[in-house]
Amino acid sequence: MSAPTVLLTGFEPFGGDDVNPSWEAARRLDGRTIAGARVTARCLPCIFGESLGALRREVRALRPAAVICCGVAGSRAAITPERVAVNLDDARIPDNAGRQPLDQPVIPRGPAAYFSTLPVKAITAALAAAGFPAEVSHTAGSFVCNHVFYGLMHALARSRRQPQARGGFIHVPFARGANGLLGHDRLAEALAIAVRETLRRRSDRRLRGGLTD
Ligand code: PCA
Repeated sequence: MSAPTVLLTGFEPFGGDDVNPSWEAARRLDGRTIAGARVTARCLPCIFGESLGALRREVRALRPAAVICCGVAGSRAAITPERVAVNLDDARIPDNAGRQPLDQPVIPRGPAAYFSTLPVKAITAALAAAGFPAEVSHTAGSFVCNHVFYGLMHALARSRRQPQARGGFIHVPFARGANGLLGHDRLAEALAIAVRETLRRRSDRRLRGGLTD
């Protein structure tokens, strides 16, 4: 049997930026074998609808054991595995095709939300143990990242494959200089840890966390 595949995606730059660290990190892992699985990296367009179409095509073609989508969260200083995807497109800025949906569902009549099926607490703990700033996040926002995350979870939940592929989303911060704490090479190491934890664990670790407000 051939090695399982992990599909790892990043996004193209958006909002006037000229790089997106999520793709810079993901592409460094393309073709790498981690915990017995082969990583395939793909770059998604930062466009409502098209991003999800491209992702669905890759999932159908590759039949991955796990899908980890990544994007940049410009206001965050930590790597944040996302716990919840919501059925909402509400764009503060236009996407790369000039689309700016306002209070629309990602999937009409879809459920309000999906949980990540990645071991988000285990990934966060492993990242922290390796010296990365990391936190579980409870919102992926309402722009293209949440759109892709929700659409991914909807597609995986409806897939008839047994066992189902696991999936989720990780936001990364902007790199702080080529040799800084989170340059693109370091970010790639962090994503490799996320892939490894996902493959090692069928379920999440029971670690105290959550938010009080
Ligand atoms: N970040 C945006 C979309 C693409 C990306 O990398 C977001 O957080 O929605």
